[in-house]
Amino acid sequence: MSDFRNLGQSVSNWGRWGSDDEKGTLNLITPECVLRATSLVQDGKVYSLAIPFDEDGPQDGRVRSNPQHSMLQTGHEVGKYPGAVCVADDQVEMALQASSQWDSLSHVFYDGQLYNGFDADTVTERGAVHCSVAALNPGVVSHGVLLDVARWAGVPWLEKGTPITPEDLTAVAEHQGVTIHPGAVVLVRTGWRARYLSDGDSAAFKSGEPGLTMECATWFHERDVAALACDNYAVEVLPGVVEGEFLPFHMVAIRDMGMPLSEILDMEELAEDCARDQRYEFMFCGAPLPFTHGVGSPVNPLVMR
Ligand code: UVW
Repeated sequence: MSDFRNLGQSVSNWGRWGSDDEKGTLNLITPECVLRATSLVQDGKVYSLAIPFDEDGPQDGRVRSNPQHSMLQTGHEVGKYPGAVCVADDQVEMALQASSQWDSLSHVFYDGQLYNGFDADTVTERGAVHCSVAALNPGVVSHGVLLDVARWAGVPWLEKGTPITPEDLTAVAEHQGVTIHPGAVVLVRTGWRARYLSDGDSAAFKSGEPGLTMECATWFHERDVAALACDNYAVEVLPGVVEGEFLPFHMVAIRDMGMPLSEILDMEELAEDCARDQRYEFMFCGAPLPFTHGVGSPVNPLVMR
């Protein structure tokens, strides 16, 4: 299939949750999903999937800047507060999608329309009126599943440009013995974070990646997946495998399905533990920061198992 528009139509969720819906596939997360998630917490172990938020992040500054931290007051200012009180305060300047992040449903669009048919002109210099990241609140809390594609392939990481197909996803799920239940948050590990950790080369991290082909959208749609998270920076294979089309999976997943994407996660410790006891399901909590009109948000996703 060469045109993502045809694929997008076949997996479209427009109107499924009403003409004013801005949450997309997060509507699939029911109270039962949350209760199922809690039942998967068995060891009481908690994992953070966020990478460090600092100036050494993966961005090159051409569009997005890495987090720049500075102090507003260090607490050592003499005589600023009465008595013995010392107060330290700080701030961060960063692109909201520079680090571990959520893409909201206004992050990408085509043919003048966002998810659910909202007019793309409502995304302006002032941000998104519809489908902003704040609309995803209270966020993504559900049962999660790790699909460790790199481990299944028997490599520390898949090489840049390696496509992950729907058949691969099925094979990984079968190999791990997991079923994807409706409302799941699916975590796909390509090993791209492990590749970065092997040499700390941010330019290499952002110069292409292993990732999903656009046809994987159908796989997620058929299983009613609520959200997708990856350890690479754009979820999908780059360079793309369809000539002349940039980010076709994004277009279909976000604009047509209404499925939020989370990127630049560190799944290394979680993946080790899942492989150790062969339990790939857990509770996932990934609350975006509710920036009014924001099109993306930093996130510190937590997994409990
Ligand atoms: C783009 O690269 C446009 O977005 P993302 O951060 O979702 O990969």
